[in-house]
Amino acid sequence: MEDTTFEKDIDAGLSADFKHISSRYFYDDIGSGIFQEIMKMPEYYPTASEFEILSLQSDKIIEKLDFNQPFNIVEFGAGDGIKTRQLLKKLVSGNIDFTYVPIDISAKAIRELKNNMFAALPEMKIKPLVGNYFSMAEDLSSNEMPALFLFLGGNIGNYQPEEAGQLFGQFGSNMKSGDKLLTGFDLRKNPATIRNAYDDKQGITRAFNLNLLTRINRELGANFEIGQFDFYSHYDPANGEVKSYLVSLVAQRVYIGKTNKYYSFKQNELIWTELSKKYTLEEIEGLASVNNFGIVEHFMDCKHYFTDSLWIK
Ligand code: AVI
Repeated sequence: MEDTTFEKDIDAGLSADFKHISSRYFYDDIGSGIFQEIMKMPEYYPTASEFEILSLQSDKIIEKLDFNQPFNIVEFGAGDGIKTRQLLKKLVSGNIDFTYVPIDISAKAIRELKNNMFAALPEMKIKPLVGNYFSMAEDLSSNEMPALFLFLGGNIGNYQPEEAGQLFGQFGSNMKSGDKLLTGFDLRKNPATIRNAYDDKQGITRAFNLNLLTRINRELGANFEIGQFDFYSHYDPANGEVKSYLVSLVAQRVYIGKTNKYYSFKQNELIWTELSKKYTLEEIEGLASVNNFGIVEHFMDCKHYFTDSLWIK
């Protein structure tokens, strides 16, 4: 059966009083490629910050795991795995007995990850899984081995606060007492640093956002004129939220073939495309405690821009 989730979400989002498109739709093949470019931009500090943490502090992270038997490392949304590899490398070279279990919805991403990991760490035990995070994690929770869950990259920032809470609740319900969770959070910092990371001069983030319209044109048979939309992003240091938008430059109507409907845009009307929330350590600790986790340690980069926080169930 054809999956019509994308079509339904776009129809609902563009029919709402306050138009919105979920940032999960950024990541088609083209969008994923643009995101790779974003991660290489000098303004986009989160990738380098987390790379630094995992390169310099993996020994400390491993020490804090404190598992005295073989364990699983279950990673949600591993991406290219370059950052995770810093941690895995340390475990392999320390002759620590573990199995790496990356989970991703994309079979292609998992295949590439498996090949890359095999090339870099041929001796590592790896058991990749393709599918929905939680149905996979549920299968694993019956496994007696202790587990470290990884949710890196600061992806949690793209969830609405109530969704982030639910997500940790779901993680928790798939974990045994003593299991651990390492999550990446982008931290509050000088607002100008954050603003520049999400509104780069080269226009890469702009292209990332506009690609949503190109994707709708291609996949849903729409006739968005990309030049009639602009990109705007705003960081509010009072609540730590970066919000990104597309802006309709003129009053216009757009037709979407799949839904067989016209959607009207007023001049300067917004389509909200992304939340990227920046956290304080207090907010992180609050999230852990309401979801019945204890904090083991916050592993931060030297500038304190980012933390990989280790929680225990
Ligand atoms: C994937 N995610 C953590 C990125 C972020 O920083 O929120 C997505 C992104 N959006 C614009 N630039 C990067």
